[in-house]
Amino acid sequence: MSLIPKSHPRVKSLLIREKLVNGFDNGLVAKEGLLAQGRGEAFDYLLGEKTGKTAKLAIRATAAQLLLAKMPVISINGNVAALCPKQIIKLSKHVKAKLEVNLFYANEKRKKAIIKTLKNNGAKEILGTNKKSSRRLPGIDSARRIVDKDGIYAADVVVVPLEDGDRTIALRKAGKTVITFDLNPLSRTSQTANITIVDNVTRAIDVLISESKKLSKKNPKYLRKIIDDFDNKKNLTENVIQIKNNLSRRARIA
Ligand code: PTJ
Repeated sequence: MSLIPKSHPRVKSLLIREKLVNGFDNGLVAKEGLLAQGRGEAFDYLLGEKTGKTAKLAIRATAAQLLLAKMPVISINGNVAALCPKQIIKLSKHVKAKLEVNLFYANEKRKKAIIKTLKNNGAKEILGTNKKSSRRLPGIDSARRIVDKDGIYAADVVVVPLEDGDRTIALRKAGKTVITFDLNPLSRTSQTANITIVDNVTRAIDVLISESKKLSKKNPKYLRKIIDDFDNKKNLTENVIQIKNNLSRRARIA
């Protein structure tokens, strides 16, 4: 039972935090994942804890990109498995993307717990588990370099939510289109990805699912135009301006 009072003004953010802490207690989340959550919460607070205009633009471009992809793959880490397993699987079904577990802090026990959670939430095939089909992605020192030959290694579009910078750079160098969810618009991942959704993954994922449903009826030319019209650098700059404006507003109130 949750100890968070329903009337608390920040009940939604506290419930997200609770999901992650439960994920840690259940062996899905790395200790470092709790720190990542803390960093994310700080940015979420500064962004107003809602899906803004810029996030909506990035979500629309993401939906178009996933629907146009030949072989999209969604990379799953401990935090994502704890925060939104059902939605990630729902998204993968809508856009016909494969799922691959890929951890920064490699740990077989944690990987097994993540796979179990994904299966319990309806996932059929999960890549990243078979050593025989693993390949090395050049340019990465962390465990993230080990990818599946039928998954991230071969993908044209890779979704990497809550990611570290090195792999995003390596994936771009390998010629892949990279999409991320990252509340920090200044992170290396945010700055390097082709499309950065600066929003809490737990909120943005639902918007992405419904946008993917809507856009699945459109033709490839229409989808291509959405991608071509999207400017990630401009979007990120607007996110930073939004944070600056929120800070000035709050400073005036204080
Ligand atoms: O499970 P593992 O071993 O693969 O490890 C996963 C973590 C998240 C620990 C690992 O990838 C990591 O250390 O990531 P970083 O470098 O801390 O980056 C995570 C980024 O995600 C930061 O920029 C955070 O601001 C951001 N973030 C945290 N929580 C959320 C988020 N972005 C969107 N939604 C969130 N809920």
